[in-house]
Amino acid sequence: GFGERKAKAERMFSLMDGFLKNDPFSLQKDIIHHVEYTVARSRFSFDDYEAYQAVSHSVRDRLIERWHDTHIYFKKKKSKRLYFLSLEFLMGRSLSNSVINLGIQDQYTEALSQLGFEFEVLAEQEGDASLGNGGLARFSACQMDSLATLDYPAWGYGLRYEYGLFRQIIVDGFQHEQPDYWLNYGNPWEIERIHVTYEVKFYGTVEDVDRNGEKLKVWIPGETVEAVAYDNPIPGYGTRNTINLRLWAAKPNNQFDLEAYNTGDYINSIVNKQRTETISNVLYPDDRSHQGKEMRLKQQYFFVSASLQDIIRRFKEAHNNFDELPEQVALHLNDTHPSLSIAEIMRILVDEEHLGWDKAWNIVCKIFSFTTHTVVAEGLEKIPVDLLGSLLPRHLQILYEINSNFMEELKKRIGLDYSRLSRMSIVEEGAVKSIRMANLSIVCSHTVNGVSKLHSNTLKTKTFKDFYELWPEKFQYTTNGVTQRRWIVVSNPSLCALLSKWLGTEAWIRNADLLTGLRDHVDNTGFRQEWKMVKRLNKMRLAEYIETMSGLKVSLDAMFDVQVKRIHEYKRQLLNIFGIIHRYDCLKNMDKNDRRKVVPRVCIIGGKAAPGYEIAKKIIKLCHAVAEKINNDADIGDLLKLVFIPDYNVSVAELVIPGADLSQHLSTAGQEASGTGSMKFLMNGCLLLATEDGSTVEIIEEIGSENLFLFGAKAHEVSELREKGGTLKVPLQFARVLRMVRDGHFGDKDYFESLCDTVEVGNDLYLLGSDFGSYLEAQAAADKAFVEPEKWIKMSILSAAGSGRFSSDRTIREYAERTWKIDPCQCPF
Ligand code: NBY
Repeated sequence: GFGERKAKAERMFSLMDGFLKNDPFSLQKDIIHHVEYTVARSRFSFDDYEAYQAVSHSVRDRLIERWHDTHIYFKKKKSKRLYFLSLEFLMGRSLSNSVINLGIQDQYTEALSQLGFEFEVLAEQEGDASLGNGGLARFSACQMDSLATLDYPAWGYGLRYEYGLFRQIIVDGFQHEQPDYWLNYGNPWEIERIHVTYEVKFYGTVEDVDRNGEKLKVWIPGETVEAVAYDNPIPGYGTRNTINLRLWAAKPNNQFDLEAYNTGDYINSIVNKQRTETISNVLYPDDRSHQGKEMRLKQQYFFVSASLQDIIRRFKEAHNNFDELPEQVALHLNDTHPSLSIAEIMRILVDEEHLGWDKAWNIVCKIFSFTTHTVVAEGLEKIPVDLLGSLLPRHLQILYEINSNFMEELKKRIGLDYSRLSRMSIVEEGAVKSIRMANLSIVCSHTVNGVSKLHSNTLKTKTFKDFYELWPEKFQYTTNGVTQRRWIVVSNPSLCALLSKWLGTEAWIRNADLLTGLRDHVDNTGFRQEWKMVKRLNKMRLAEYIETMSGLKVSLDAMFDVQVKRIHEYKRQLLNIFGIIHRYDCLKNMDKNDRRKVVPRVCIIGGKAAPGYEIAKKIIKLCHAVAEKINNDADIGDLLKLVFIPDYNVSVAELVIPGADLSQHLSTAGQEASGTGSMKFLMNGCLLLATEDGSTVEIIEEIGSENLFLFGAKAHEVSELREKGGTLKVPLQFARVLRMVRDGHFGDKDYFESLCDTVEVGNDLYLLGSDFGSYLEAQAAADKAFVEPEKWIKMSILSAAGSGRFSSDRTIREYAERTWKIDPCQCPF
């Protein structure tokens, strides 16, 4: 009975001796306990890595307490929950972030220093969790941090890839990919839930069955894989709330291939089984070439099926019908990658819960929201019907039914406009008949989000024009943001201290709007002096890193000019490299006197190219070839250096961003959906040199165009410029630089030919040539501002002061209030 259970619970709690204590002495006891019993090293002899492991386990214990309490509280409050579905999360490291969010960093630092360890040194031992590609995936991670901090009852769902994004190594200037087997050394931040498992089915056939006069579709699957949950606690800052990121892994199940078993082929049946267990093995790098790959589709469905079973099970624990589903559950599709959820939930409601199509459909249309991170229609995900039909035969039927209902409705609304009907259809007829996942997501979601104001306008007027005209009310934009916890507090402790000192409060860590308060001090020379010191310190850290990595010594007086992001033609790293070649060429042709007036630069470029993206790989090689020439030219010395930082990832970003004076965001206007790197630089007082693209348009609104260096064609001018093709005017300097590369000034003449072709007049899709003149002007303006340090520092302060709107806290609050309709639910301390 109840009394008995309560007595038992009380006894358990008394055994626990209350919650874990956070004074340095208690922390030390716990750390040593984990050294001895978890890591199983002697307390008298353990190295930095083992110390990191033990420390992490002690932090994990503290996370678990809060995470339990949070979930008990959510359940008790019966609040509506958000389920954030994403195939990618770039979490990076967890140790520093966790102790900071738990508010126990000082205690840990002290506890460790008494044991003879430095907290920062141990934190450096941790490898990144790189379960994603780029902006989209890091944005997911920032959103999780904000969801926890703002006390929203949210869950993240994802896949636990055994191999994260490949590690980039550079050999002779060429990118090589190495596997990132990140779990090799254990992962203290996850909790394996061996009892939270679901069967996921694939292949097979669909049969029509007559059950008591009712015609039913029954899917007889051909293969079963088991999904097991790994939970990753996500602590909020300044709150007890600790939410969950649940990642699924495929695991062996006990069922055997009966036929193989009966024929006695035990070994082969094990080998076959192993193949099915590789589903969650590897993250696909973002190069689109995987579209139409069976394993990728299997991953998507594996993820969707396990997540929805888990979500529906939780819902059914508290409800005996589905009427309340839309009041209790919000499902968010992070891009189209999880959009099979739509077919899957229809299948569950109709085939398994026998709800009736219309009733199920009404429910489903009220629970999904969708964010797209893509600009161009060619970038949208498509799944060949043949592939889908063989892997998920019942889902294909459901998708056809959704589409035929939609087409009927559409005909009533717009008449027999066949070209429009075919553009809007979920099914694309053509050489390869396919399912358009974006159309599916739009049809079934109550809200379609763009990731910046400009992006959203492009969606409305171009990419999804037909849909916007049909359902204008569905379309919203929620500008991206980044979490100031990771991007200032964790990665830039000296700036963090400075901000709190001059703002007189630490409240900006939960309310980034308070950063505007910095404007009050911009004329204070003492403040500006401290600001300058902080930047100098971070430049020192970065310079040390560059030296240990490449042996190159760089001058701290030089302007640190950074472009770090995935390598893509539209992001125009090539424009940057051409600018550097031009600068080098000018220096070489300058007399000694003029050289004295030149602002020294350290140009830093970093980023990964998708393994199959040849042009992107050539850009990396060109960067190295140019660096080789410039850095070894004694005549140039400190006036110009070029560094490629290999294996750019979250932890490298934490080091590079605070140390940058200038950062470049060069996408051809209209191509970058939002861009979030720029927001991190902005927060860290780094000046931007950028096109008016993506979120930069809104950054200008916040800090004023006088505080950054803008250049290039505007988004609305791009299509006209492109149409000019071969008649487009291109500056002489551009032609000269291109000629230098073609003539082999940087070696590998033949290898660079095809790269040069992509920017030749008439072929220059991303308009490098036509933007080059204005790019050089913006660079000159940056040089001019840099030689007036006080002016530069003011611009730097005003950049950070205007960055508050780009906190992911603002993003998440907007989503919560307008899209998900969820309320905060704060677990009491
Ligand atoms: O999402 C990026 C956008 O390019 C950037 O402008 C935006 O700020 C950011 C966050 O909204 N998109 C992005 O990172 N996309 C991917 O990483 C990606 C990953 C996988 C696939 C496609 C794109 N895929 O096809 O599997």
